[in-house]
Amino acid sequence: MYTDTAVAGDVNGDHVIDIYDAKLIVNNAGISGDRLKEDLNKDGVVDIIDFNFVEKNFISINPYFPISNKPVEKTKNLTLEELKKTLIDYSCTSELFQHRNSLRNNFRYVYMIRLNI
Ligand SMILES: [Ca+2]
Ligand SMILES: [Ca+2]
Repeated sequence: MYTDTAVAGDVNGDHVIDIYDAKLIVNNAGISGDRLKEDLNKDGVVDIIDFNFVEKNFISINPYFPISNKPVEKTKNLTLEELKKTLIDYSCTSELFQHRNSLRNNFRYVYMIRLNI
């Protein structure tokens, strides 16, 4: 399989897989589309699966660009664990939100039927 970089997970294309790639995925979590650079497994949505690629290859350097940037493991306020927790929290919240929305729509539907009687 051809990839732009030797290992999957380099979202921003700087030849290293580090905290900034993880951050991009978390910032764009839940977005869907055809050509998202954050969508590493190309299933059309940015989610925890894409994050797992970054986690798996975290702190890797593209061997074809060995003298490129140094991967950054964490920033002053961010670690990979914290980002992952944010992403998981987000996923739970959005599922709950969707569930609540579908309940509300069902309720509205029932209500409208009642008005018609
Ligand atoms: Ca990168
Ligand atoms: Ca994906």
